[in-house]
Amino acid sequence: MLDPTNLTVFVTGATAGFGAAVCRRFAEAGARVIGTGRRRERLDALKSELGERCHVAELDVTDRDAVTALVASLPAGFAAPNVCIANAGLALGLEPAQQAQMSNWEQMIATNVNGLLYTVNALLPGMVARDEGHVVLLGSVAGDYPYPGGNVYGATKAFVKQFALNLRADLIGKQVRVTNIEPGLAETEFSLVRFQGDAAQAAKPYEGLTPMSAEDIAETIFWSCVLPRHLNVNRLQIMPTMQAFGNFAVHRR
Ligand code: NDP
Ligand code: 8X3
Repeated sequence: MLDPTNLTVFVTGATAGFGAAVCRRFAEAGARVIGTGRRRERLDALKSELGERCHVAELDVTDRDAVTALVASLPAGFAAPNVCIANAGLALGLEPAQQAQMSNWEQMIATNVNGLLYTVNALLPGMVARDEGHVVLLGSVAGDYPYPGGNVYGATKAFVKQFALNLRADLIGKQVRVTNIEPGLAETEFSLVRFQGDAAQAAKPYEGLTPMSAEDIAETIFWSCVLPRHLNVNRLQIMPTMQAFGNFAVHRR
């Protein structure tokens, strides 16, 4: 297994959910972590909690120039990340496509697709030049399995899945790994964001089951990153035991 103290981990969406848990998991193992996100007070709290092995920076991943500038100006000790965790993302709404708001679709594409691409584009050249790195993308089971109301969210995650696989194709011969993590139901702020702060509606997907936690996913990501360098987890799909598949929907007259 790799020594995590040799890892410098750049994380988008570190102010909540998987991103915050992943920062904690790597930091507790002795890695250096760069936690980014839009909410300053949460970044400050993360920095106070994790101490000198943690650097935090405000970042909106939909701002391409900001992503480029941040990666180019990382402080000494954090300037050469060898793990990139492109995690920032969101679902907005669960309406059928014909009732969905275009602004929600645009924001999901701006964040889950463009923001992820800006992040990888800013960090990948350094990893290739140093011939050492690992790009971890947050896909979803929604990128594989359609569900009612998943329309554009699922499509963004299908993009992430294919982008991860195509990155692997481009990186043949380089010591740069790519992993698409594809979780099912995990209880974070994801649902609260999807339902725009409606706590009662947000709680419903997790009622009566044991969902995954942010820590479960952080552990999975950590494991994939400390595997020996000759191993690459291409895709890792993970669900709660209490979640599975259903029949195809059939409309009968
Ligand atoms: P949370 O809502 O708990 O966290 C999302 C994070 O993304 C926050 O830190 C938020 O930070 C950040 N974020 C959102 N928009 C932006 C932006 N424009 N710029 C920078 N950061 C942004 O959700 P999760 O932790 O659950 O989700 C993380 C990833 O995992 C997402 O890509 C999601 O699609 C995916 N996923 C989640 C699943 C789940 O069931 N929870 C299952 C499968 C995949 P801030 O608002 O401070 O910027
Ligand atoms: C999040 C999982 O099933 O809510 O990506 O779309 S799901």
